Amino acid sequence: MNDAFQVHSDPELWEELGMDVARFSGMPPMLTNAYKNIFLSQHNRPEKMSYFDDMVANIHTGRIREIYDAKKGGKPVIGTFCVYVPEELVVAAGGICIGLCGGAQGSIADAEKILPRNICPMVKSAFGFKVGKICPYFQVVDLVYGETTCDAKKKTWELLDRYVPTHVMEIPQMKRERDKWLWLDEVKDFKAAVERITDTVADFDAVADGIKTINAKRFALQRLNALRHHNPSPISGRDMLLIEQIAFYDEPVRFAQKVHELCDELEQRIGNGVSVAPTSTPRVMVSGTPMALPNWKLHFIIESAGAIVVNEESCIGTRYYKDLIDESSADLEQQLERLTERYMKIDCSCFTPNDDRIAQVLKEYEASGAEGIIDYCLQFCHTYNIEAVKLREACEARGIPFMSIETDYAPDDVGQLQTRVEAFLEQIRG
Ligand code: BJ8
Repeated sequence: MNDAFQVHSDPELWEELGMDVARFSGMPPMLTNAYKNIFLSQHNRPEKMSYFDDMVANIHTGRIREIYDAKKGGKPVIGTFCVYVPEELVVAAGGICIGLCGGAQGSIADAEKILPRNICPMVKSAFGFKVGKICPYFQVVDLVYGETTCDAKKKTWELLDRYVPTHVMEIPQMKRERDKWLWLDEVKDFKAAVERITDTVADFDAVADGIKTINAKRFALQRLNALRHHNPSPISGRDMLLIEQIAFYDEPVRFAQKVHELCDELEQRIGNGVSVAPTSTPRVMVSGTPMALPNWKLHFIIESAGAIVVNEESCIGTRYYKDLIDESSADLEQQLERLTERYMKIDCSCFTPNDDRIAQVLKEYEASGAEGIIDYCLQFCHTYNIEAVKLREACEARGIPFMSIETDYAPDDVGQLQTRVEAFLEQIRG
């Protein structure tokens, strides 16, 4: 355990960003303790995880300072909540794109003063961060780009706009030919909105660069995910989840380079037979709703129960990086079409029908060498919850051990989840 680890504080910076400094000051010590307990207590972690530990230590200071300085230097910051919003175009227009989803219980009470209680905790957590002024990333953004994926999100954007300029991208709910053209128009609107903010026109070369940069980030994550599938696993599931979360706020070029450095180390580990868990360890794949920072609840429960998580079929997981954009376009129109086609491959349960996702889950199950699937659904996420019915049927038809859980960020159900996960692992072992 690295006792020296500490999540840093910078009250001056927070003051400048208009945060509730008195309240936020309690956050770094809390995060320090959680991080030590969940991550630094693990044995035999890869050395190159130190970069990602530093990213957590600097989550409220160094990285924010970096973004804030870039913003003062003329790089606007765009916040997003969904992997359907094309970050390639933000990069192309000279902006910074960060994912804003909320994964913390601490901001939910702030949201519930305004929003109904019976909606998804991710939406409430994110909204509460802004209302309570307790997230430096929310404070630093110039513009938020929401989308119409689910009801909770699209109606919350109307209220969020009172606190921060919020644009909304219409994401169709079906994937027919006509939906593609609507989507392409939305992509063009998004490009124009970002260009207005950055005061730049993203031409063919700039879009090519944006695509290349984000493709490279996604490719690095693909490489890492393929390596972690090795049995015995060279890296834990919770470390992998952490990296997938950091992908949404780190600088993309540096991030890709650091992921490749970690991959090089994992290749050596595999070659030398070094792992974080023996081959007999039950291997679990997690599917379902995203786990935004600092939501480590389920991975910690699964791995504390003696299993290892070997894949995340999730937007903070493979849905974010499984598809790349074809880089061989001849002109800007073709670039935007190909970009749209890539985004249409994301199989969020907000779509109907969405059978591609069932096929994708099964494909990832095979590729990861998992021995069972735990489908994770955030409370009140109706689309993922209902889609779990089809997923269960598909798994049962193939004899794949399957368990679905519905939970939120509160610690109340941890004991109950531990019992269920332990029983599920017994089923796998049996
Ligand atoms: S592409 S999964 S990031 S919408 S907020 S839908 S959990 S009720 S996050 Fe999502 Fe885009 Fe789809 Fe991915 Fe459910 Fe909650 Fe809605 Fe959610």
